[in-house]
Amino acid sequence: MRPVFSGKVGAMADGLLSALRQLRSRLDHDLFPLAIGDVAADRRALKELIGQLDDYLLPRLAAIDAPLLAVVGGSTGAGKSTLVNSLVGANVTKTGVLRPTTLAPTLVANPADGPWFTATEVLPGLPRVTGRGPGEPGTLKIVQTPELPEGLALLDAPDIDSVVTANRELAAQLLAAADLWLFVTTAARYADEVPWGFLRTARERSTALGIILQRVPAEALDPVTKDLSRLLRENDLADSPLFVIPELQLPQEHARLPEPNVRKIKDWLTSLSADAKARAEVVRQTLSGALDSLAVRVPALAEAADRQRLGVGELRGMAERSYDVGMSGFDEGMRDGSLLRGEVLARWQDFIGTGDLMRSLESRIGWLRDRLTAIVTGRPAPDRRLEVALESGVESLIRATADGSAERALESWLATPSGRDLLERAGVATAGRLGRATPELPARAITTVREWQGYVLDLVRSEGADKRNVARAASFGVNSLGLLVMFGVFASTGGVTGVELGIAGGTSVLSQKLLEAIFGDQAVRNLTDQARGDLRARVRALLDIEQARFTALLDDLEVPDSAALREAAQAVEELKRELPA
Ligand SMILES: Nc1nc2c(ncn2[C@@H]2O[C@H](COP(=O)(O)OP(=O)(O)OP(=O)(O)O)[C@@H](O)[C@H]2O)c(=O)[nH]1
Ligand SMILES: [Mg+2]
Repeated sequence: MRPVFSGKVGAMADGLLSALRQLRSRLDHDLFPLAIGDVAADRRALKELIGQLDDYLLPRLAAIDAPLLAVVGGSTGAGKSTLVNSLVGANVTKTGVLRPTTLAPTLVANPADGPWFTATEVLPGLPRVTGRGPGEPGTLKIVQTPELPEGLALLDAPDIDSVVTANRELAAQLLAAADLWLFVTTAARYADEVPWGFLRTARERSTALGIILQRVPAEALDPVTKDLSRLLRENDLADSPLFVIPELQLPQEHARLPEPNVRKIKDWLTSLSADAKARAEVVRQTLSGALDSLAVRVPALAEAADRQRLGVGELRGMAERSYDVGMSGFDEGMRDGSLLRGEVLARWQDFIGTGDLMRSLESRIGWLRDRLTAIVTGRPAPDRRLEVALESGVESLIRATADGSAERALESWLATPSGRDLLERAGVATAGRLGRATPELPARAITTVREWQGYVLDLVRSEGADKRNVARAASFGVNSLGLLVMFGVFASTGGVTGVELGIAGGTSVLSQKLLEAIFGDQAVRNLTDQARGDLRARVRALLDIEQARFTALLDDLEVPDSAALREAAQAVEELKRELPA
């Protein structure tokens, strides 16, 4: 077979080919994982683009002098298979009265061109079958016959407007793989909308096109031909050759059209395939049309990718804000004194006794200090129950914070289409669980509080080791001092005391005064700040684990790199001039 282009031209397109491969590699993942905007349309556009790269642009550029592929497309029953058999002069593909008849495409080629099509560069997704009988759906049947001239292969496709979805999609895929479309329609169907949708796509992509109007009753030949010509003009397709075949009485079911009726089409095809220049013209037209279309289609996908990126960021922000709000709530719960009520307060009063001390609060600090020191000296360690009450108060604050944050995050996601879709795909069971803290949280909260208590005791120990404090600290005991610091954490911030906050019994003021009596007020402020900061950090770390259940769903998504997509399209655009003019 004579090459369409010289070997030199083939080599020149190498840069373009590798730019296209680069673009193709950018499209390999699920680029549109979130339900944002018309994501179904975005996914379809992506699939079409991938299809055209794989099925046409890449193989065609890799072997620019391969034979022409003409795909015969149109509505079911239009006579596509009949036309292919008639052009070949042999029954190579099945025709029939059942609609639709053709389910698996059949490709007919001259044996000299056969290897090009039996290899899987063209339409790599379709396994090849040969031999008699119709091909199985999902395969590409290849028939080699010397009846067809070298340089051109005919592909009999399923119907474009099939009731069978797989048929429809396959027809579109096959048309995107073609150098040339042979569009078959009939007097009854030529004005249908679906074929015109395809024809407009062909025009937009400058795909080489021939139109065959079949089964036109004698009396309608003139008006129908005129009307179709008008439609072609209106759709900017007047340049495409139009072949008209009148309605013929076929002698039997699988009969072919008489040779004189298809001679013009045959001659036209032969002229395209026999003449290297004409063939090159067809390839160049369709190839550059497809390449030009990338300049619009890829940026549109890049925009859709940007919408995805924004959407992922928004969902992430919602989850993070939900847990930030939770953390603020925890801060508020630490300082509003609510932890020092009920059981904690009762145990505290058991421990310290209130009457005398409360009355003493009004008195001079110096006096108070002596008095307090006297009171606390030799006092037994606080009841373990006080510690337990405080622990469980902090634990339940942590649990409530984690539950509330989870509920907020889940609700905010469910309120957006993309969040709802993501949760649905993650499984309803998961979504239900996401609305509460993790099952491990209560145990983690207990550990966290214990570790924090350990930290506070260490703080108190090192402060107590200071020689100015050592005697008083020792007399009071590390555990009691630790409890006082914890009380300080839960009841005083920025100079607002428990009394001012109306905390029952002035609990915190008392703890504060006791501590100050032992360590001095500056040291007490430092101790309290450190203890509070440490608890916050530990709780934040717990919430981070909780929050990660949401953000992990986003981390699993591959957010497309739209800049890389645009660059890849730009590179193709710049290298397009490598194509021979
Ligand atoms: N009388 C007459 N019958 C025709 C003509 N062309 C096709 N037929 C018949 O119409 C029926 C459908 O033709 P096919 O060639 O199978 O149609 P198709 O476009 O391949 O249909 P699908 O494979 O279903 O998409 C067959 O029974 C053919 O014999 C024609 O010009 N005249
Ligand atoms: Mg058919």
